[in-house]
Amino acid sequence: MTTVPLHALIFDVDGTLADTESAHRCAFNHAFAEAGLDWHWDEPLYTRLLEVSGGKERITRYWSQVRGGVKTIHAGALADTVQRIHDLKTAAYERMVRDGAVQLRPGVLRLIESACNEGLRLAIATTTSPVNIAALLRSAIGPDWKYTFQIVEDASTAFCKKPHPQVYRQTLQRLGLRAAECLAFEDSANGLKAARAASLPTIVTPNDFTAHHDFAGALRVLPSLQGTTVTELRGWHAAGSC
Ligand code: XBP
Ligand code: MG
Repeated sequence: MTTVPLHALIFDVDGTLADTESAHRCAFNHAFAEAGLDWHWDEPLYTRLLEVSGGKERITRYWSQVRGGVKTIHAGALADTVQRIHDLKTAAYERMVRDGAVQLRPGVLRLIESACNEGLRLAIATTTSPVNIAALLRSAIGPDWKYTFQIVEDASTAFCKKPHPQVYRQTLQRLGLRAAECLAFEDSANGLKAARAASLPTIVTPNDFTAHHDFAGALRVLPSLQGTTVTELRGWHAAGSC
C-alpha cells in the first residue's frame, strides 16, 4: 500500500461538478442567433463537438470542418469573430446559470463539505472561463465559494486545453504538492488524458455527453459521487498506486 497520504482533491468543472454542457449548448445556439448566424448545434452534433475542449476552439472547429469557408477569412478577422460569438455565448450561459439552469451533480456538495471538514485542500482545473466558474459556484455554494477552492486554474491561466496537462500541472505547482498526494475528478476522455499526463490518479464520473468515451487508466469510474465518502477516497487513493 502506498504511504503517500491524500492531501488534495482537484475537480474539473463542466460535466464533473455540474452537468453544464446542455446549458453551454443552448448558450452557443443563443449566441449564433444573436450574431445573425443560421448555425444550430443539436445534441448529437454537440456530443461530437465536445471532443474539442474549449468553446472558442469548438466554434472554430465547427466553422472550418462543417460550415467551411474559413480559409478565405483573414486569421485576425476569424479570431475576432470567434471571440465575439464566444463573448455572446458566455453572457447567455452566465444568465442561464444565474436563473437556476444548472445544479451541482448528486453528491458533489456533500463530498466537498466533508473533504473540507477533514482538512483536504480543494482545487479546480478546468478548460472553461472564470466567468462561468464564478456563476456556477456562486449560485451553488454562495458568494464565498473561493474559500472552498484554494486554487483555480482555468481558460484564463492555462491556454493549452485538455487533453494537454498544462492546467493540472499548474494546479499542482500552485498547491505545492506532488500528483501522488492528490486525486483528480473528471468526466471526459480529454480530461482524463490531461490528468493522467500530469500523473494524477483520477476518478471519472461520466455523464450523458461522455458515457461513450474511453476511460482506460482511470482509478475508478463511478456513475456519480452520490454517497462517496472521504474515507473511500483515501482507500482508493492508497490502493491506487500499489
Ligand atoms: C469543458 C469545456 C468547456 C465547456 C464550454 O471544460 O471544454 O469548453 O464546454 O466552456 P472542463 P467555454 O474542462 O471544465 O470539462 O465556452 O467557456 O470554453
Ligand atoms: Mg469536464
